[in-house]
Amino acid sequence: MMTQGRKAALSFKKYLKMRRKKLMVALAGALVLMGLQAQAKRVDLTINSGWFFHDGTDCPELSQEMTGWQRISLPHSWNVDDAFADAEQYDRGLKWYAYILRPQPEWEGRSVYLHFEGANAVAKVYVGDQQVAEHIGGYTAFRVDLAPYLDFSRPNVIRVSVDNTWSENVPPMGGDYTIYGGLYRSVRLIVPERTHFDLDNMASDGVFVQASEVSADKAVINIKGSLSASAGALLCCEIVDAQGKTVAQRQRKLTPKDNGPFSIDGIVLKNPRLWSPQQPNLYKVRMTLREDEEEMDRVELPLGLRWYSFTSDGFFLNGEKFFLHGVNRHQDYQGLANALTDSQHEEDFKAIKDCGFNFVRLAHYPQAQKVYQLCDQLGLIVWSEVPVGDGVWGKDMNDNAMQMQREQIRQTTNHPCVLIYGYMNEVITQWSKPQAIEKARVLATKLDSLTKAEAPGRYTAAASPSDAYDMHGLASIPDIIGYNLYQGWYQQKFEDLTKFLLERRKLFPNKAVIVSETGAGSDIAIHSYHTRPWDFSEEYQAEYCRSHFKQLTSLDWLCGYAVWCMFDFGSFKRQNTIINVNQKGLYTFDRKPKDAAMFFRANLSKEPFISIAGKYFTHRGALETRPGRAQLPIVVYSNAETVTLSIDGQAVATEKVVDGMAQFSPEFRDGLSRLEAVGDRGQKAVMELQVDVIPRSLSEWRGSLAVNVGSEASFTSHEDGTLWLPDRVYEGTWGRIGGKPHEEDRKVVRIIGMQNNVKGTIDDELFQTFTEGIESYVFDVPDGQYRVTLCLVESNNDMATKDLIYELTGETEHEATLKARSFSVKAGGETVIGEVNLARDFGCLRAARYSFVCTVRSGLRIDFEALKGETTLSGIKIETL
Ligand code: GCB
Repeated sequence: MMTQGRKAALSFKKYLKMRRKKLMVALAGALVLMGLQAQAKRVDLTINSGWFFHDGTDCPELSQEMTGWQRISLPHSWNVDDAFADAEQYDRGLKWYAYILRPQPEWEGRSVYLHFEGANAVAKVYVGDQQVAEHIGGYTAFRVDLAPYLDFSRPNVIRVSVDNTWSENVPPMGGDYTIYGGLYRSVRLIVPERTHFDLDNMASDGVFVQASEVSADKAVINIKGSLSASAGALLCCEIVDAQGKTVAQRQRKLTPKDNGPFSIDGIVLKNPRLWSPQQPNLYKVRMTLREDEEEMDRVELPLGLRWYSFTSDGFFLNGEKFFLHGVNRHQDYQGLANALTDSQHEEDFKAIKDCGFNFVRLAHYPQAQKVYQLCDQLGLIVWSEVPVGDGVWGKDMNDNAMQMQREQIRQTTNHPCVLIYGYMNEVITQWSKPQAIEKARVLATKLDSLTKAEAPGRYTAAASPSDAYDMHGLASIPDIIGYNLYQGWYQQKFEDLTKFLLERRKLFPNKAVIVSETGAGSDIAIHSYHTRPWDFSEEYQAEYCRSHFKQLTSLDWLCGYAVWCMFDFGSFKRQNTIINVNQKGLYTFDRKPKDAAMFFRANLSKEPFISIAGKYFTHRGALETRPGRAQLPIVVYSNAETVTLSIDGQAVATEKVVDGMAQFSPEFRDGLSRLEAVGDRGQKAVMELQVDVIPRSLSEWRGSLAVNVGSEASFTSHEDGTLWLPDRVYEGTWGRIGGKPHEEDRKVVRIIGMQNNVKGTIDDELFQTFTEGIESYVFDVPDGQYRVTLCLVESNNDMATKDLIYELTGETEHEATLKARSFSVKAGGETVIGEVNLARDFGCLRAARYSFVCTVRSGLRIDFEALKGETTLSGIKIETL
């Protein structure tokens, strides 16, 4: 805003000129809004405001009272909350959107398109009561010309039904991600002049740019498309460089036979500035149609000049070997479902670039247009795919999948970032039946030839769960075979990764290979110094990434890899430590970077970088290593050569950075310390760390101590921030006597705790790990009064909970109740709870807490005595009173 003082300093003439200019800008803005464009003739408005939503299947009238309707803005999804609730199902059904369109008189005789960037999954568009379009598939755009159905003399109600019900004909058939329903991307209103470029080609740009013969010396550019224009109109093509300078130009006067398809071939650019992740140089292709000197329509397309090949010896870009360091990205976000704004997409892709990645697999479906624009601009090579996975089902599924691929290609082919079109993720497994395999093979063959015909020059790919596609003859179909590999998570040990890949190499010596997925889950509330698969500690995930990264980057014939996944994402029914969320993100669902992200950044980014590991683990506990002091491992991620660590201003040590990590084992005193890590390129990170030093002897101890029983990891409570320390066997000080931490077999890995949602708590992590058969928990604390809290859960979900409630007459007890575990609890030899029957009293998989006060003489000892089945304990907390 301009101040009065400054205004006064301007000459009156200048002031008037400025006012006039401002007025013109305001007027032009108003004209655009009214659909009367002053310059660009095509109306192209994003109309995300002013929508109505009805949360039901039957569509009520849109009346003045708005009964049954709510005002909303796009992007919108109705699964923001329920897809993350403790529920059997999230809302998959048909809902309604409505918009009141007020046609402008000057639109008469022109097309009036609504352009939907994404409606998940099947949408039908109505003008009044008449259905005018249907679109199948939630991840590609569609466009509908409403003009023939509009009444130009009054407002028209446009209704859109959107349905995300599962259908055997609409991919995806399944998969590890939530199918959020909604009009979850932008809607645009497009009203072209009568003279215009094609708007009826599958919601594409209508004009397609292809660069053939690209080299450092020259590039040959060919353009094709379709247009509507009368004879005499002028078709112009300009190629403009990043500075806005026109570097090539062609124009042609149209004849009657030019109304329809056109092509402009052989535009030569000498010494082009090439596109690459390091230097994402872009040109712009500006296509215009003019009549009598007046511009009637304009389309601007990105142009990135590069040449590349995926081979059995790796990936080559612009004549040089180039290793793809990548991530996968799902498009949802905590609290928004899949309804992200363009600026949220932008934040995501900047984060990907900042980590140093040069490659993104858009899993498992085409994403917003903005995403492809960002990848062009930031220099991220893209693998984009259609959502075919988990089998081939209904008879129309193949046609729908083919149409999705056609639409994806036409809508994204102008983006230089896209080098790979994928068409299948884990469509079969190692255990699929012959019929399923045959169906997948037929569809893969069709999709592969369709992709090659639609996108010549691009490469085709499909992602296999481990070696399933090799076993069943699918691996040979696409140009690139992608393997989804989880050695150290779903599959054996980290080191088996190289073994697996070398076997593939032997089997398919001529195949281009990408590791399309590799990843491990984590939870920023869980930390461990004794990591193991599936403990969900940030430390295990980081170790996994370190090992896989080292192995993958040492295979020089590999084209690259894509980490699974950049961000945690919604996956309904997944029951890990965060319910309904897949936790293999390098960032949390609300975009907090985890240690694993820091690992990649330290190894890949060229910008000076440093970060102290365990950003969110700012309260730690440790047993005393010498009086009043405890030693704790500290890891610093950095791309420095060496890092110096100081605590409270005192330098502790300088360590070499190996694999992006410097490791320290300093001693801490009890209380708050300030850590400072400084790298030799000036990088600096600080952290305030609260350390609880737990004395070897508790004989004079006062305070509170909480133990995450059955786990070797620390857990920080979401409810109240309590630090739950790792469990230990009693050898003096404190610990458990008897029992074994619960473990489960997951195919080839044995995991700690159970993978089940625990109802009635947000601290699932605490309850999911437990020790069964426990006899006692002992703390060698001084005499006095203590409050003890026990955290318990019935982990056996086999019993029907509602049958376990006592019949109210009290005369009979259901048979299942008789089988449920029960035990008593004693403190200092005195009974505190005569009978704990978790199934009966709380229900299965439901958090239960008991809290009581006891007077301690000669140590605090809680005994658990089985009455039926085994005793169990998930957490114990003591507080001195
Ligand atoms: C896969 C799938 C992906 C899953 C991932 C996982 O192989 O392709 O959709 O989310 O594994 O986390 O299990």
